[in-house]
Amino acid sequence: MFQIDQIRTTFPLINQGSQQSPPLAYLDNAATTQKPLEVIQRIQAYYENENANIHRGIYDLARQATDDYEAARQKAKNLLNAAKTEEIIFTRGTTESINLVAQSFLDAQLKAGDEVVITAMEHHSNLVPWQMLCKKRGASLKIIPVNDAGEVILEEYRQMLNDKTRMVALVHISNSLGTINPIVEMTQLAKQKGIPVLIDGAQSVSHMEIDVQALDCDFFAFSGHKMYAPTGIGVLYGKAAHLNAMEPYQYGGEMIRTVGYEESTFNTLPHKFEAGTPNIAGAIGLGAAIDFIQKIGLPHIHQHLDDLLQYATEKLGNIQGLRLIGTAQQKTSIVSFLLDDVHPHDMGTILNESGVAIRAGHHCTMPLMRRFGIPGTARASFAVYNTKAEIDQLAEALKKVQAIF
Ligand code: 7TS
Repeated sequence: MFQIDQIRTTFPLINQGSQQSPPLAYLDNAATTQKPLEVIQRIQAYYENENANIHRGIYDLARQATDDYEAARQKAKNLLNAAKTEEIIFTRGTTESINLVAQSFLDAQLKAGDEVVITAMEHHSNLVPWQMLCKKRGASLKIIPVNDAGEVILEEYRQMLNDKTRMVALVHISNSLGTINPIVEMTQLAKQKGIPVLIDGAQSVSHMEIDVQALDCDFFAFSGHKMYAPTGIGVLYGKAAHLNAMEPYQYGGEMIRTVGYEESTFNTLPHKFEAGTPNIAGAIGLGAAIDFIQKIGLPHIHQHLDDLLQYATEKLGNIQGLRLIGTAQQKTSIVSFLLDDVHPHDMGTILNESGVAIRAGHHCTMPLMRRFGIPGTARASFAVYNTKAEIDQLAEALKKVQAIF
């Protein structure tokens, strides 16, 4: 059962914030979520009782730490329904996962005249790595346009795919608009032509069930910190056949098999892509966050976020002069908006005085903002602990903004 009061009490920051005056309405979850006690206490327990370096110790403590770390990998495998545990690579987050694919996978294949396809709503981290690679290799970056509602225009995408396309990289849920892209259909279209697909799941992995095998994507990237886990940990899922064929991303300890002064050979998956001492506590915290999400159940979480989105859309839609940016049919948990001609940053500052924490700006999607002819938006984004009362608080605070301007 989904019990919001109970969920809220397991987040210390949310719990404390609700006792402040005015109470904290934390609505910047697309940037990062708060952490539940399960995650915080798991990390503390690791450092108090289990801390050791992994994969090299022969004593009990090191074995324990290694087991904990590898158990987290297993949890990530289950979360994505990957076929093999070694297809889960721990990274610093979505950004590093995408850079890894750009540099270790695509760089080796991309030639002058080739094409890489992305949507117009990519976060900079799923745009700049491909842009830089295309520049380096004389390839071109093709942008799938979006309509005024913030939906990709599928017909344009279809026509864009050709025998020069070497990669398709798609955001699953837009962090600026909340649009849920039709990644099943989009992935199929690319796969029919044998084109590899990467999905940026930074905003989706905590909202809906992902099955990378059913989806048949080649790569899937996400960050821990947007799904109730700590910062500095994330995942790259990649099909084993690709990962095995790819060059390592970084070189050093752990990722080697043998080293000589002239030659070195590399470790098997997943270690080949995890050079150096990894973020052990972060991975273990991520494992605890996955347990937390699965205990509540992704369908329940999705339903709750959809309810909040619907409520917020109605509530904010009733405010005269408020313009929603991003009105896709398929949308979740994010509302971006402008109010009269108030600058989003001014809005954010005044909302802060009412205890409301939202994001204002371009949300690392500058080209998308340009597409809409705006400098940025104010953005409220929801997580499992948010309530309709917090949306009321946002709406009240917006009326104050209007009164001031
Ligand atoms: N992709 C999407 C869709 C994102 O929303 C973000 C972060 C990233 C990639 C990058 O993730 P990172 O963990 O590697 O930084 N989005 C946001 C945001 O909307 N506000 O702050 C960060």
